Amino acid sequence: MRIDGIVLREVNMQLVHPFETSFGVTRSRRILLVEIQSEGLTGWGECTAGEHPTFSPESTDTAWSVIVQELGPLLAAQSPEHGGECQRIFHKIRGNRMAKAALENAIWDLEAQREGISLSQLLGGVRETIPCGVSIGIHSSIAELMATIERELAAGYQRIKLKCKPGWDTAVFERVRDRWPGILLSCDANSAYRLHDADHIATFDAFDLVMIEQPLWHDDFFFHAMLQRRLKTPICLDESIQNRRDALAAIEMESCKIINVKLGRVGGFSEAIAVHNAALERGVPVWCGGMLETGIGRSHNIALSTLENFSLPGDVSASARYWAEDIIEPKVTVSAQGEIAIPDAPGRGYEVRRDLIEQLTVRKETIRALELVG
Ligand code: OSB
Ligand code: MG
Repeated sequence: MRIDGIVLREVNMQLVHPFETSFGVTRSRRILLVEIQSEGLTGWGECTAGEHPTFSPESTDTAWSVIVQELGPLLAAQSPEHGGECQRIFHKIRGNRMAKAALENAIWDLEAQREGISLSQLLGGVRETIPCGVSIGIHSSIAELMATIERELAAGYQRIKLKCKPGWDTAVFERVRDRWPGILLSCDANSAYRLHDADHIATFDAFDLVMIEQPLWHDDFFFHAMLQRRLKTPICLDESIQNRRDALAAIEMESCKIINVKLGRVGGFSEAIAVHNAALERGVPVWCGGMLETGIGRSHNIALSTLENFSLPGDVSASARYWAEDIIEPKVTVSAQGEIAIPDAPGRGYEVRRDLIEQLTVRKETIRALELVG
């Protein structure tokens, strides 16, 4: 594909509800969108980097500069035919996986459109619907949290994940389990605990959680393996898994029994498929994580979730949980059974609302292929 242009935009969007994790509160998002124009088609990518380098070392601003200065020029000079070629093209640039994913995923989108098939089909997806869960942030009181959970269960979601941290864990799990003994319940610490908390974390076993996500350091395998030996509850790794080798190491060391796959965190569809396949071959289930995406990133997550081994409900939920107005049409909706139906139109299967995107754009840079190559 000839790359005719790459347009970067930063859109600012207010979340419907603030989202609090162990590393802070997010009220509004500064999101980098990538539009790649090629031979009359337009592919879209979304960078899942946060406003601050807290979840990962990348941020909206680091990704912007790496794409403008490094990745964009490399991509335009190569004219890839397949999304699967991007890893080779970006190979000499270390890290910056969320920046790479924004571009690579847009190329996969273009490729699906060119082939006239859905992104799910191009990826090798096997599901017509995907099971959905929700990630619920830390609330200012348990009563408010209970009201949120009640609303999400009524909406049909199949699994409730509670963000937790020291001081917002067992007392919360106890109240939730008392009220809803049978639901699929999990927690996500985003690295809020240390090994000296191991005895305390072992008490989580009493709440029959489906998993405990990333309790320890963001870059650790070894101590998670030590902790897993003391727990009945499966550990799920998120932050620690940046590529297929990490997945192999974590599985081999028994650092986790479940893996959360995020497109941005692993650098795009190619590596996400590689992580998925490595886990599938070893009998380890995966699920698709979320990063408070707009409909564009969400549509990529939906397509990824159709692969065979995405057998647990993901954090892929309805547009309306995040945005008063999403930038795609139709917006993502979840059925009363807690499922999203996979669109079968070519590419992502959702239209992009260009007018709305223009209104929300606070920064824009258009890079023409000629300037890039020359
Ligand atoms: O750890 O899964 C996480 C959001 C920002 C950073 C990290 C995480 C999350 C979520 C949000 O849990 C999931 C969603 O998009 O609904
Ligand atoms: Mg997580």
